[in-house]
Amino acid sequence: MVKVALFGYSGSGKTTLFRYLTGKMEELYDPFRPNVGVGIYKDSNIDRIAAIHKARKVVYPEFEIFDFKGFPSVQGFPSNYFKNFFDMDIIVCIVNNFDQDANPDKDATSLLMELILYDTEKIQTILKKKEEVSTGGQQQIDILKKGLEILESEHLLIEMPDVDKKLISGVQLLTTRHVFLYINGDKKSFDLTGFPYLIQKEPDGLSFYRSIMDAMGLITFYTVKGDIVQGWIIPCGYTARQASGKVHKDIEKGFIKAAVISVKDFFELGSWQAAKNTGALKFLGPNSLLSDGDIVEFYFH
Ligand SMILES: Nc1nc2c(ncn2[C@@H]2O[C@H](COP(=O)(O)OP(=O)(O)OP(=O)(O)O)[C@@H](O)[C@H]2O)c(=O)[nH]1
Ligand SMILES: [Mg+2]
Repeated sequence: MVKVALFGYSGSGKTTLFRYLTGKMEELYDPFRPNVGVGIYKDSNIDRIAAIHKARKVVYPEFEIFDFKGFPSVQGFPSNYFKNFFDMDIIVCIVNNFDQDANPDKDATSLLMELILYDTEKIQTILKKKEEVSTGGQQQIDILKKGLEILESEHLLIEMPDVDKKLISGVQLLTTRHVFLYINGDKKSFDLTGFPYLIQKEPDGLSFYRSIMDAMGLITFYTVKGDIVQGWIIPCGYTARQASGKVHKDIEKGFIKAAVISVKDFFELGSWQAAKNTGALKFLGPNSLLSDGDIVEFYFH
């Protein structure tokens, strides 16, 4: 499951959003022990497929959401605050834009700077004691130096090439993962449009997941098994065989082929049988790629 951290100053609305996404109502008092809940991505395609199939059960894709108690903006975050962030796939910075005295530009910039400065100090410390870089040697040092330049221009390490990120994956850094800004409300106008990963609060909560998936290059495919319709999230670029492994390891092992149709075509045709009869089903071998929104039936030994 994709792990999502809610990060932000005290009172920015993290717990409110957490409750909305997960339905868990607990209040959180310890900044060093996040509250974890399951966020359900209620993809409406799944309901439509289920309605057509008269399916009794639907299973939506899930995200793991972590609510972290914040610190006041005047105080900032102590560096050990971030020790729980290294397990996370994404950090969503929640920015207060609902209060009368909200300052979204300032808060957003400060939050990003907290993360950037953490990584900057970490890399500077490592470079100072070069011998601590246990594997990779000179190559790793060169990559860390390149990383430092990126941070010094106030950018995030996610911009580094994937090969470089991989080579320094042993170093616990924050901005090597996706960082989002979530602008909570529309009280003040702001100028953050240059930042690529911006989520504007929307009433349905779906855009929250959609933005995350788009930025991370994740796609959805659907399966219909008996009377269960289920949605699955995979990285874009997964082969049919890799995708089948999400459903069951045995399917991946004994993979023969996959029959697929896009949801769009499926909705137009109105049934799986019609898709079969009209030749609209496509058959994929193990190494063909799935597309976003494919409905898939796997054949296996
Ligand atoms: N009007 C309005 N109020 C909000 C919104 N989000 C949160 N609040 C209020 O702001 C206050 C603080 O919200 P929380 O969700 O507890 O803030 P938090 O980020 O979890 O704060 P800490 O846990 O202290 O870090 C509460 O009184 C919420 O009701 C919002 O979108 N609009
Ligand atoms: Mg809270």
